[in-house]
Amino acid sequence: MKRMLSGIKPTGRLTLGNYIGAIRNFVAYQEDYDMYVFIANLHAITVPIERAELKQNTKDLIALYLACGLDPKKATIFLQSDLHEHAELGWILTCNSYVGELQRMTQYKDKTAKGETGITAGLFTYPSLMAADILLYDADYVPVGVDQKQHVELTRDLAERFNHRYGDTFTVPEPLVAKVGAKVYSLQDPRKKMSKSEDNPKGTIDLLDEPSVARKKIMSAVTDSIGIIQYDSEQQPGISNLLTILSSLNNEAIEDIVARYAGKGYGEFKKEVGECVYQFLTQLQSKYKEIIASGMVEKVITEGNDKARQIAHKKIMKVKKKVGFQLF
Ligand code: AQP
Repeated sequence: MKRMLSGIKPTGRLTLGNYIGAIRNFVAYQEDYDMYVFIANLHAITVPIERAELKQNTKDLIALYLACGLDPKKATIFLQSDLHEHAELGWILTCNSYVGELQRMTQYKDKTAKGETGITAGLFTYPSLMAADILLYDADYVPVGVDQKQHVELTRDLAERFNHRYGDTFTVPEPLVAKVGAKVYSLQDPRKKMSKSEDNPKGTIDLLDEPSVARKKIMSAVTDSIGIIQYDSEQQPGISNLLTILSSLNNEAIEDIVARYAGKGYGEFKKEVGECVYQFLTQLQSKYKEIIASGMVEKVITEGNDKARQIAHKKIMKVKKKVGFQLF
């Protein structure tokens, strides 16, 4: 079975974008791949975050992975900071990365272009850590959104560079772009991605939002004055975003939804999307509460860490030997 690996940063409360664009796919992939899913908390501190918030986000992320359908019997769920092998390999790969290639990575480039101050060195070097996350497990595939493809390209370059310099060590991974490339946008500014760290709560649906509040957010989503329900991300980004949300949650093709709404108004359409989100969150949160109450989170992470560590430890020992760190 081919191996796949992915993770999410606990930088905020998970959004419907994280579910539709990532977690939903992980749940499908666990059926066909040897799936490793981690909580990328080392990456979460590349930007400032309060300790209490980080801890809460991390616990919620694990519980939500499970509530969304990740099954610890099929997928190995682990916490990045519990495995020192990530930081060790991260450093070794940082020393094999060039400043120029890290400067081209989108997050750093965007922030410096905007003239942001207080950018940490961690934000600059995190793509090398991300490469370490992937290469430690010899992942064959990494599921990515279009925006993250460049990180896998860098990972491939680093794997090939290391293999060339030190001898065959790492599997060179392939990016896997989901067949249904669903990206979810802000409800208030539908040209901008819906993000955990978004400041305007009205633009974002958190998976732990009160369902009735989420429904209201859908009802007040920004649309347009064209008045036709159709998928046109250029002219009608708001309506297109709502179509993506409904289609993803209901597993109904966008064309079929568009056909159902021929000649109908935005109010009726929003009502259906709002109801669908309401039902989805109600069910998800009921599972989430059960999981939190069961104390399962700690057990899942302990067992997942143990399983992941067996692979990570073997790989880091091999790497250290190749680099010249192992003396006897
Ligand atoms: N709006 C979105 N639509 C589709 N997919 C999305 N993802 C995030 N937002 C959307 C996918 O979720 C995963 C999250 O990974 P991450 O937390 O490591 O990175 P991110 O993409 O930076 O996520 P956020 O929510 O936007 O976090 P912040 O605000 O901290 O930067 C990825 O697979 C991503 O594609």
